Amino acid sequence: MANVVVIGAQWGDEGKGKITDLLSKSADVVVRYQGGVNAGHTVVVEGETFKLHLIPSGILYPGTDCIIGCGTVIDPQILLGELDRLEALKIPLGDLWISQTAHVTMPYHRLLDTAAEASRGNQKIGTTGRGIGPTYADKSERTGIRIQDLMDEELLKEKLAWTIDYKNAILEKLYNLPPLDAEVVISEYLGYADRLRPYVVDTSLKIYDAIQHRLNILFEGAQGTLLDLDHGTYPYVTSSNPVAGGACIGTGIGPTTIDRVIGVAKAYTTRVGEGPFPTELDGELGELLCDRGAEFGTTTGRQRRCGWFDGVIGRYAVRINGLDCLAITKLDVLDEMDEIKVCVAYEIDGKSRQDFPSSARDFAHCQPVYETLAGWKQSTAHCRTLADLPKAAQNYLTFLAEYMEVPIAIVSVGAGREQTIIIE
Ligand code: 2SA
Ligand code: GDP
Ligand code: MG
Repeated sequence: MANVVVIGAQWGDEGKGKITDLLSKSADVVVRYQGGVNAGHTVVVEGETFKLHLIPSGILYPGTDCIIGCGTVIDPQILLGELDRLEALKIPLGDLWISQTAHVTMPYHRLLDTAAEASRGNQKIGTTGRGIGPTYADKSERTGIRIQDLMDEELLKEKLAWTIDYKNAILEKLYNLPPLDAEVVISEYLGYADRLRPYVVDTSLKIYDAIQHRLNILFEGAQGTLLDLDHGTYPYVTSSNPVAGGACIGTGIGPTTIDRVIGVAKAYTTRVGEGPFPTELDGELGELLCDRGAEFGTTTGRQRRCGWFDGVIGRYAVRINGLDCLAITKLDVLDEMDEIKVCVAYEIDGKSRQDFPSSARDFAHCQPVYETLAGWKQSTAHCRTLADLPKAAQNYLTFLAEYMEVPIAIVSVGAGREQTIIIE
């Protein structure tokens, strides 16, 4: 399997959790490289559903090293809750490792995230409210608290003395919110530090050792390409780099160590939060996709917006991530459709184009140009090989692969591990 990066090729929730879980079977190490508890990855194993926010999906395979890399932001309270739940389910946690240099989400980050969103009116982003943007902002501003700071009581007190004063001034003056008590925050976070200490290491070195020993490493992206801070639909993006390149920055490896990049895309498109969505479906068809796909946020429970597959975005994801192949998930959700549309171009100011516009204005105004394909009107949930699929479903997959000029290596027809078609 070598060293593989798995990324979301759309706006997140493509089913990366399921695909990472599948691939984790052959991995020795699974690494999360960006994002925080905004992510929600669902894995269904023998009817049991696991919702993971920070812990890599590989944790469900005993003996697989699971690493939370330096590019992530960690909310210790939620991470510890996740550990407790896995422990209660008797999942061994001995192989989990947390980067010393990852940043920590503090209570003021969560408060500032929700307060800023509430104040933005029609310019709100639709964040998960988990403090992600403010945590990454402090990282860039060089006022962040890192995991290693948590482990050093004196340093933590020193850093937080200034930071909490500063944040309290913003909370009070800008948002009219009560100040945080520094003593309370410090004692809460020192408590978390005690519990996290056994897992904290230099994860970059650990990954390097794995590379030297030629172990198989799986880099697990969260969110998706269109939510990337640099390459996504800014400002309606998250504050990290979910694209494949983020795997290097967010773990401390060189690009030459990556052998393969797999993109995960749904057979249609969803988006949660604000921002333009050219192929969005209002009305009955959108509701049908939402119902059949159970399209509700894994972290916040928010209803996801649904629409047809957007090939322009697909081609962009292939380019930006250097995709070797695609995993197409949730094909079964389309089973009842009479016909299925795929966006094959955008019309912008009367001109048709297949390349994703880097101008936010153009993207906000584009009109999708569709190709219509026949539906198959029968269940695919039981299919385990390409030949098992109805002819129209095979045609749909062929169309997507040809349009995006990338092979499809995996097709998913249900949430279960076994509901998967591997294409050799
Ligand atoms: P944030 O909280 O600052 O990262 O939000 C910024 C934008 O990024 C979007 N975002 C997501 N989109 C899809 N799935 C995500 N994870 C959860 C899930 C979402 C949920 O798995 O369902 O439960 O609502 C995720 N995380 C961030 C977000 O909607 C904003 O558009
Ligand atoms: P992630 O953020 O990319 O890991 O995706 P999420 O877990 O947030 O959302 C994907 C949802 O679709 C989860 O509830 C999965 O259990 C489910 N899922 C994954 N693959 C399939 C599939 O092929 N068919 C169906 N019906 N559900 C799927
Ligand atoms: Mg998700």
